[in-house]
Amino acid sequence: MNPLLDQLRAAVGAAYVLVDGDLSAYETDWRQRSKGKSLAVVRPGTTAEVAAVVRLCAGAGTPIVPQGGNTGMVVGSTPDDSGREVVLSLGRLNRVRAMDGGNLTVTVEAGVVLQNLQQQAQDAGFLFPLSLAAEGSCTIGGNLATNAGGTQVLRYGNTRDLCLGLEVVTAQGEVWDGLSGLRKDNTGYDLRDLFIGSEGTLGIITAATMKLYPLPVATLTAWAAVPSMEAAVTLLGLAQHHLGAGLTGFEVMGQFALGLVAKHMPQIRVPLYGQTPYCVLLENSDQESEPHAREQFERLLEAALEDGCATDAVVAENIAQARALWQVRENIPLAQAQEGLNIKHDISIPVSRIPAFCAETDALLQREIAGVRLVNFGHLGDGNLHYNVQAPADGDAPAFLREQEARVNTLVFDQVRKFDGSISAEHGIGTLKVDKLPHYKSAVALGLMRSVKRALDPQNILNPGRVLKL
Ligand code: FAD
Ligand code: 2HG
Ligand code: ZN
Repeated sequence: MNPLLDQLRAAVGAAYVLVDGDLSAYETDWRQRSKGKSLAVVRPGTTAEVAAVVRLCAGAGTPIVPQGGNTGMVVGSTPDDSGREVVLSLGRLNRVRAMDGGNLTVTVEAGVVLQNLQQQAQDAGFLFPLSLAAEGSCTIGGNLATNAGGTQVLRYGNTRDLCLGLEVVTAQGEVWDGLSGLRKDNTGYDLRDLFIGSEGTLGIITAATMKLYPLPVATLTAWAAVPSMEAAVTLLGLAQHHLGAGLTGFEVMGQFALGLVAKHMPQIRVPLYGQTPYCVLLENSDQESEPHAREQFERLLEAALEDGCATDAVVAENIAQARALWQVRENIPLAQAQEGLNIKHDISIPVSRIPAFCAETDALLQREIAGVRLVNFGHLGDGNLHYNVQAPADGDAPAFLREQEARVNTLVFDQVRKFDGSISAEHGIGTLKVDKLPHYKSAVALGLMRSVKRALDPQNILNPGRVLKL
């Protein structure tokens, strides 16, 4: 018996050190890309317990895999198959510690589920704008660790932009209390921003102070059929011109992606399906009134129809219709999962160059990969596409991934580089892209990242092998 297990039981309580039974919820990732085996799943209930767990694991030289809701897309939150790694689940740190309406801030623990935070903010009369389809199970700690994006980024920014302060347990098991609610603080290096987006490799985030916003007076949603990606970009420009800061969502969806929703979720109606190669979902959040928002939207859509960048459009009449439109968009990842194993890309490209990128890369993949099926959708307003690849229909998907994934990634990422983009805008590197990163990030940047990792985690026990190989 490993003596560490008894020490962990003494630190957090025997009921919260899981070693037996079905641990697949902690050991298998959301996309079913990896089934690992942990030494134990440890579920501390306080920051002090997290610190104790880290000190014990550091003492034993045992690697730690931090985990929130385990909805990550790049196999960063599940253990490898060595049976040596401890999964440190933050789920029991789920308290909202304080809300300061005057300062427009809320301080929450890392394991708070995003949807619960949104709801608590709304109940208090505020908006917490981070929004993504995994919000029913992802946690604020995981959102911070991945610097998650989602569907409101073009107005409110990524999770990084919503965070003012952090509490972090270091690799040595010390607690850094950086829970500041300040919007300005220039007292040295920005430690907060170092931990955000570090995917659990530099420290364990245990709590955060996040920004709140006033609730919009009216939020309206529209759906438009657009004849090409170029037209979608033109529509984006028109929407920015007509709605200004009111434009809170602009999502593009290719017909094949929408077809997967129609196929696997027949209860969901896909509007304007099949009319044009792409559809666009737009959201207008207004601080004046619903009639004002509707009038703005109508003027925008009239201009778009006149221009020809939209060929048809509908505006939701009520909240239920708006929810139904969002449901189509949010169900694409699930529909893709139901279609089978797939290759995902969360790339970003300067918005102006996206039409040319798609035209060239679509043709390249169709030429190079027999039977390839492109699932293209995403946050066009942020220049961020989920340029995904589904295995050929009726083919052997696991074999396709084994034989073609590296090649598909190289083809897509080389195109991303050619168009001055990033190989990951949202999901991060995890283990899935760790071997690719050195080809697309400069040696200087990687050297600096390694220096930071070695300085903060000299034993290399925090999520080793994810993001960077040392
Ligand atoms: P996990 O999956 O548990 O962990 C993710 C990473 O963070 C891992 O590396 C883990 O080790 C680390 N980590 C977790 N908690 C902590 C902590 N407290 N301290 C330190 N490290 C930690 N992402 C987007 O950006 N935009 C989207 O629109 C989006 N939509 C999604 C839709 C679906 C249906 C799904 C399944 C995923 C989606 N994601 C999206 C991906 C995912 O990144 C987010 O769901 C979320 O940010 C992950 O949070 P989590 O709590 O599940 O983290
Ligand atoms: C989204 O935008 C997520 O829905 C997931 O980032 C994207 O499934 C994907 O590829
Ligand atoms: Zn996304």
